[in-house]
Amino acid sequence: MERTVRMRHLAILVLLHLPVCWTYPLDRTAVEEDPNMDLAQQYLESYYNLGKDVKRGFRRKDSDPIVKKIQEMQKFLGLEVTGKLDSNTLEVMAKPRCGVPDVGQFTTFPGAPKWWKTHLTYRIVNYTLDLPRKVVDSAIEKALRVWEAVTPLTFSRVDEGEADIMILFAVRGHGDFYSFDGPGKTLAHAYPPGQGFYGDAHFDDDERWTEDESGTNMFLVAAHELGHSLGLSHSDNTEALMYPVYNSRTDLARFRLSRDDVAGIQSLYGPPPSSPEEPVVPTEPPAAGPGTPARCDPELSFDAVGTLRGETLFFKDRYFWRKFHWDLEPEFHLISAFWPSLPSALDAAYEVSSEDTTFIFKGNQFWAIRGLEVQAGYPRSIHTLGFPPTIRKIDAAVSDKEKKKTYFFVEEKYWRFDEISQSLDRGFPRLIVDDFPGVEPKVDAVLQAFGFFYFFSGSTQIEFDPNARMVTRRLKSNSWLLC
Ligand code: TQI
Ligand code: CA
Ligand code: ZN
Ligand code: ZN
Repeated sequence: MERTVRMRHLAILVLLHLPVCWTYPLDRTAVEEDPNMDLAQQYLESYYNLGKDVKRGFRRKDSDPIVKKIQEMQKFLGLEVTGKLDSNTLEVMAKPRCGVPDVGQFTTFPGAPKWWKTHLTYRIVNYTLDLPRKVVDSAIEKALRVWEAVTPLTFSRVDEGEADIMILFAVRGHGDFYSFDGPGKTLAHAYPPGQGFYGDAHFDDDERWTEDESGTNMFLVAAHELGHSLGLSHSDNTEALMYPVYNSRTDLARFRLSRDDVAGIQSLYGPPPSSPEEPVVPTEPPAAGPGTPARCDPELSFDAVGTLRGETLFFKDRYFWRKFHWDLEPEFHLISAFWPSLPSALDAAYEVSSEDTTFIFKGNQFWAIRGLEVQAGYPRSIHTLGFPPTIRKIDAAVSDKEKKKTYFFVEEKYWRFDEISQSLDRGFPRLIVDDFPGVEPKVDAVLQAFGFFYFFSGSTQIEFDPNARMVTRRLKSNSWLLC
């Protein structure tokens, strides 16, 4: 015990004496060949993390990394920021100096919390509508691989239950103490390692998440947030992924962690077992007001209810609620904010999940949407589905995923559509009361969930068991909206 304490003191003493200052800074032979530029480049490489691979060539002056570095150095040393190798700057560069870089460093959170195991699980709880799920999945995977490559950590994905790192998209208030703030500003946040919500990463779905640099890049922000999830706080090294400025000029194709990020994460977890030596550097919802539907109004009814990529959408007038998790408060949006070409006051909505398509009906027209995209070739006439000309609108629709049949409700009748043959089944329309006893026409909306059909009619909702062919419960329509 005594011994280890003394050993540790020793280690601290050695560390304290490590920075070797006031050595002669540069190799003078290089200075003789190309006095100014080589001196500057060598100096900036040594003390300002100028990439060794940066070659001088044809570059726009304002984006030349050397010019930027010269500016950074001038600022740090209190010189006039000219970006040029003027005499004052050259004079400072030629002076003896401390061998420790002038640039900042990684930090960990207070108390340096870390995971005390090397295998971690993660779960993507929900998705943004900005990107196909596959793109989000691979952005997260790639972001985790960035950290996996330089540590002993490994990650595996789970689809249910509690994972070490729960990843979700949310807007505004979402159940923690850090509400998101609409488009811009805060993009995401993540908690340092620990139990419960610790380690989790939340992404602001009011940002426009993209695969490229045109919006907020999913991969880049995920890699940064997962750095927080693993225990890194911010670095003041401008090259670092953990530097708290969104770097839109980052060349994503050649993304590398900086040495500083690697040093930071390895200070917590060490290097990967295979490379013990040299670290590998692969390297705003609508404001409430008159005319805005109120979520918990006991009289609330819906125009249409449908699903989209695992979320449930409740449409009302120009608005919709978006529910993506059973115990999270639904989001409220303008329909036009998601799908500018869709009308308001819809009639019906249903999803064919095998086609990743949600169909939206109003009057004698319907639209097909995939995420945020309205598909080309729409709207189409409902008569192209086979409805007789006397039918002017659909009241409600629901698609049975297993049976691949879609039910269309019109007044007191219903039709059944075969998703495989893409045609209305023979023998229809039939009377709703005959096949759905207890369901009174006319219905506003229908939703299939948990094996039941939920028929919405005004402010009441009927739960119908299609196998037992009977009504099982009567509920308020807005019971889905946590009222
Ligand atoms: N979100 C902040 C972030 O993750 C949240 C935050 C602020 C934070 N201070 C913190 C988290 C201190 C941990 C410790 O940094 S953010 C970037 C950046 C953000 C910023 O939306 O500002 C990225 C999210 F700055 F690097 F661009 C992701 Cl990549
Ligand atoms: Ca935001
Ligand atoms: Zn949060
Ligand atoms: Zn951050």
